[in-house]
Amino acid sequence: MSDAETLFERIIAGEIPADVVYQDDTTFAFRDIRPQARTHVLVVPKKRYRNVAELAAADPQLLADVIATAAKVAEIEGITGSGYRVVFNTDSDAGQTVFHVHAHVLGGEQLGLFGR
Ligand code: IU
Repeated sequence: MSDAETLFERIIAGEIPADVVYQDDTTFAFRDIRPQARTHVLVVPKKRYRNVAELAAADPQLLADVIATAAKVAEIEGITGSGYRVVFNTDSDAGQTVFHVHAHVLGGEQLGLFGR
C-alpha cells in the first residue's frame, strides 16, 4: 500500500512513465493503465489529498481546478458531444485503491449503470 500511496506523486514527478493527456500548474491528467472504457483518464491535483472529501474541505479552488481539467480532458478526447462520466471513488466500499485523490473521466462509448 505504501507504493500505491506515493505512486501518483511519482507519475507527476516523471519518475514513472505515464501517457500524459494534459497538465497545468495545479493538475495532471494521464491514461488509466487498466481502462474501464474506451476513454479512461485520471485527473489528479499535483498536491496530494487522500480523497475528494479531504480535498473539498481543505482547498475548494483546487477541487474546482480538478473538475475544470476533467472537462478539458473530455474536450481533448473529443467526447463532449456524446457524453462522459466523472467519478471520484472514495474509500473502501467504492474500491478506492490509490489514496491520492483522482477523478476518473470515462467515455467514448455507452457506459453501464452505477452500482454493483
Ligand atoms: P481507484 O479509484 O483508486 O480504484 O483508481 C485507481 C486507478 O488507478 C485504477 O483505475 C488503476 O487502474 C489506476 N492505476 C494506474 O493508472 N496506474 C497505476 O500505476 C496504478 C493504478 I497501481
